[in-house]
Amino acid sequence: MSYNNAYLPKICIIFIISIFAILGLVAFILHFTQNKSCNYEKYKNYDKNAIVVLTRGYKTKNKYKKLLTRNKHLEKYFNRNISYIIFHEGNIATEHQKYIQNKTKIPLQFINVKDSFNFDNTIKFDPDTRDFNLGYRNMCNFWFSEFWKYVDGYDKILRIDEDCNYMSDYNIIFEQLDNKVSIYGHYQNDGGNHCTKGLNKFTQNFLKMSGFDNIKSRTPSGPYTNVIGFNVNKLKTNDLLFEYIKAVKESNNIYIYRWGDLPLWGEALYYFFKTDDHLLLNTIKYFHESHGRMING
Ligand SMILES: Nc1nc2c(ncn2[C@@H]2O[C@H](COP(=O)(O)OP(=O)(O)OP(=O)(O)O)[C@@H](O)[C@H]2O)c(=O)[nH]1
Ligand SMILES: [Mg+2]
Repeated sequence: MSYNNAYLPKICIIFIISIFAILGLVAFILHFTQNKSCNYEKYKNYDKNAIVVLTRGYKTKNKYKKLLTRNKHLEKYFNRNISYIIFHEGNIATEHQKYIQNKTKIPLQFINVKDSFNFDNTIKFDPDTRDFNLGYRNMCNFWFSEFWKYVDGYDKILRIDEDCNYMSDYNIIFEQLDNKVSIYGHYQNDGGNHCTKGLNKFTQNFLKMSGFDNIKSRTPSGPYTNVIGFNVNKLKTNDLLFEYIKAVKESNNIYIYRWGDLPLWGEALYYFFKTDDHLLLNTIKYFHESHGRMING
């Protein structure tokens, strides 16, 4: 009996030390294996970056296939230093949000942007644009005039639409955006003539009213906006851009003439920035499903 009593405290101490040693070893192993599989340590970035999408809500879960596929494609280069944000109109039910989240290991943030979908129904659409519904016009308006307020805390964002499957390493874009206001994978020279009625005249008038002269005219064109990176902080320093956005918004022309976010961003980048402020990057590889089109593949 006396033998047991003498050794008990020592045995307890050795036992406790062993537990701590094992826990330490497990934590150490987890730390390194996780970093390797997620590949994010390499891209540790202290800016606040987000990958964003505006997407539709559906009545049934099986309609989210495109969004789930899009999300899956982002897993390979998952980076826990990036926020993955899903903007919706308040019509993705909580149960559906859980379903979407459960289909990916990427933590998602759902943000309701319904306030930006208020529409004055006295506005009459130009009959030449009748093929486009209100939702589409809301989307164009969102990606030009409205998204700013939802990304206020972020330095850089990368928009990847619901129907776009991104193939390459998107971490690189955030690095490259340090020196650019915008980066995109394709530039569309045909801005869609029936949906840009009066756009360039409007921009020219705006510039004249702002005191500029000898303004060159141009045929609407612009970056393929279904995947586009923005340096929000840099863009925010351009007062003229924000006066233009306000003028476009007040004109209601995104709704009336269905001016698209693509030609609008084309006008903005052309008139308010230098050519080398933005970049066409052919390492941006993705599949735009609804057009069946591979970009830089
Ligand atoms: N919440 C919401 N999102 C929309 C609506 N219309 C389009 N979107 C989203 O906006 C993005 C672009 O829409 P798309 O329909 O792909 O537009 P597009 O690429 O110009 O045209 P298509 O691909 O040919 O249809 C996608 O992420 C859509 O989910 C809408 O009415 N409401
Ligand atoms: Mg599309």
